[in-house]
Amino acid sequence: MSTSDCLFCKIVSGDVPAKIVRETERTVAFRDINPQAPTHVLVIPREHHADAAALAAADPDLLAEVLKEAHGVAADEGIADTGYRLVFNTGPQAGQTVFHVHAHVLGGRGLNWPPG
Ligand code: IU
Repeated sequence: MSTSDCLFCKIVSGDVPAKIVRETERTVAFRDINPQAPTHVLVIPREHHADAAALAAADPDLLAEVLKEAHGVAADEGIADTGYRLVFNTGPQAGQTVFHVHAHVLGGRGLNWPPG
């Protein structure tokens, strides 16, 4: 998918609104539009990469920054101590629907394991 077709690239550019909770020069964190837990935030790189595997191959430092920001979101949300889950759905069978890599930060309630 080209970046002009990418919803999350449009959130980065400001063409699509989002509730942004945290930003760095290279990342943006915003609330999921369909939250599955009291805290459900997505952390993305500003640059377009399709999924976590593509980002790991292209720019591992940027993937590390996405993870660092995800932990920062958990701290901001007050769930760093109780626990939270980070998820990268990778590929259609895992349920990935938006092909711009994103870390889900989920918490604020007990989370079941294994996931569905
Ligand atoms: P997934 O891992 O690709 O399935 O996650 C995509 C997420 O993006 C999903 O949780 C959606 O609710 C979320 N989302 C959003 O926050 N804003 C949107 O406009 C759209 C999807 I489309």
